[in-house]
Amino acid sequence: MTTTAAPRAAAPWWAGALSGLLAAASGVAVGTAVAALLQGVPSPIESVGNRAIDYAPPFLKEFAVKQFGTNDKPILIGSVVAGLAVIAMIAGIIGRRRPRVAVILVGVIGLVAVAAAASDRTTTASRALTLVPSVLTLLVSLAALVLLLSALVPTGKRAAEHPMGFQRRRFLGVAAGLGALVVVGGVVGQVFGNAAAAASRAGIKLPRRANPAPAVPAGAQVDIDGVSRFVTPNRDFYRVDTALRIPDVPAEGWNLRIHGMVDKELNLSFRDLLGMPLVDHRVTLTCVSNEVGGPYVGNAVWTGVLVKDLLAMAGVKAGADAIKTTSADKWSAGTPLEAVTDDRSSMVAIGMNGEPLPLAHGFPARMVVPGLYGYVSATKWLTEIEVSRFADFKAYWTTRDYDAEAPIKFSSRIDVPKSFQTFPRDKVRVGGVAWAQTVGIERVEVKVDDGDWQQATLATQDTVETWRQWSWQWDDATEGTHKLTIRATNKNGETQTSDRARIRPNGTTGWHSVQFRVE
Ligand SMILES: Nc1nc2c(c(=O)[nH]1)N[C@H]1C(S)=C(S)[C@@H](COP(=O)(O)O)O[C@H]1N2
Ligand SMILES: [Mo]
Repeated sequence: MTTTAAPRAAAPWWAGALSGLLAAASGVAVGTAVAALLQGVPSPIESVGNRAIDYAPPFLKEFAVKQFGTNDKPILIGSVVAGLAVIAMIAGIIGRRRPRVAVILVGVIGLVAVAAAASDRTTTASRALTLVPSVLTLLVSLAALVLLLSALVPTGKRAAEHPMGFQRRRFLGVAAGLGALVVVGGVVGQVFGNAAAAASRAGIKLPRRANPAPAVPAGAQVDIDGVSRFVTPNRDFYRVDTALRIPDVPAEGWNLRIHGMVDKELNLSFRDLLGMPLVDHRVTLTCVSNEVGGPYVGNAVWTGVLVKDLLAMAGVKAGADAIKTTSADKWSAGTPLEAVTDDRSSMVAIGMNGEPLPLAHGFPARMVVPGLYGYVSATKWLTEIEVSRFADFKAYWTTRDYDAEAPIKFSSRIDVPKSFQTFPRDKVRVGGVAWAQTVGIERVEVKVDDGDWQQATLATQDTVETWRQWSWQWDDATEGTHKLTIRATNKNGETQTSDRARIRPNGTTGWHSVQFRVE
């Protein structure tokens, strides 16, 4: 029955592994390039990562933020890519003897990507368009695999011509061609991702404000090297969100829908917002994931339209107690109605430190609500405000074991000394920041080792919506290694507790301390 006389030797394992890897990489490269060209469509790798983020149990998210900080995204993408590479190589190695099994394996991975795209909440394009990259990934991977395997394991007429099986020259030729495809796809993906939003942002200038932000009061900034800038520059401002790729939302075509328990639904364009009374306010944002002493707090001048002005236009119906805000990538937050209608400067912001919002911070528009953690208020890439009742909805993090209401816990941080910084004995000057948004900081105290609490010098207060800096000088410093501890008291007379609370369900507590040396 057999047509070949000699038994065929299997191709070397490296050729099998390379086949699997190149097949997957070709598919991913084509999918990524096409996704970059289709505005608002996530790439297949991003879709898989997005689903992983949404399914991840809260403890894993805490672990990732703690271990990797803002590198959690590249690490997630890296894990997806590494996992894919390993499976693809195994498929290729198996494929040297059992090509059909390899094709099925690669097909299944491709289908996982298609399923992830089919349910990816972050897309801002139509579902059909969102499926295009992953379907292409599936088809291209399979085609590339079949092509490569046919050089590894000749069948039919070729089998007779290549009794030894592996066609090295043909294989290397196909591999080189696919390698080039991967490079081109990668470059296109890099160059065209988020191009629409970037171009849109470049064309926008914030209009003049009737009431521009007053200057930062003299003395708000402590003059010690290493203490935070009072106003955090945009490039240094912390970034926390679930977006693996920043949503690509050009201002043209953007629409803010205000609906739910309102008398009149509103649909506002970016131009409509620009035409409304714009205000400037400095507000210090804080993330619930900030560990004691951590970096997820930043202070900026925000420019925007007050939420209460927008709600007054729409007319809020009796019985409402919350707004649910939703982003272009279908993330959501629930905020007490009171927090956006009382006298604090809650706004739909379109500017940050005098520029249109940076893409990573929510271009073209986001929520800013003084006094509440970001996860219950600070929706970036904002598209919807629904007036509602807390009893009637859940938001992204409240379906994941976080509290529905989460005012920022007042806290304080030592910026100087950094861990194990060394000072000369006659120059031990330390400082940092403390925040109690909407209430204000009354007092900051420090202690060295187990000594008495001593009053730090408070810098000038800007507003109660911003953080406040502090400094302290140790006049009779002694040589050796010491520990500096800090605690703040707010204007309600409450002092920070030393009890350590975890991030979940509503933010950390505890005192920040740092070791340092005096010589
Ligand atoms: N669309 C969207 N908006 C979001 C988030 C998100 O994951 N997606 N994260 C929130 C959280 S948890 C915080 S702390 C703030 C952080 O804002 P920043 O990145 O501008 O500092 O954004 C909020 N807005
Ligand atoms: Mo956050």
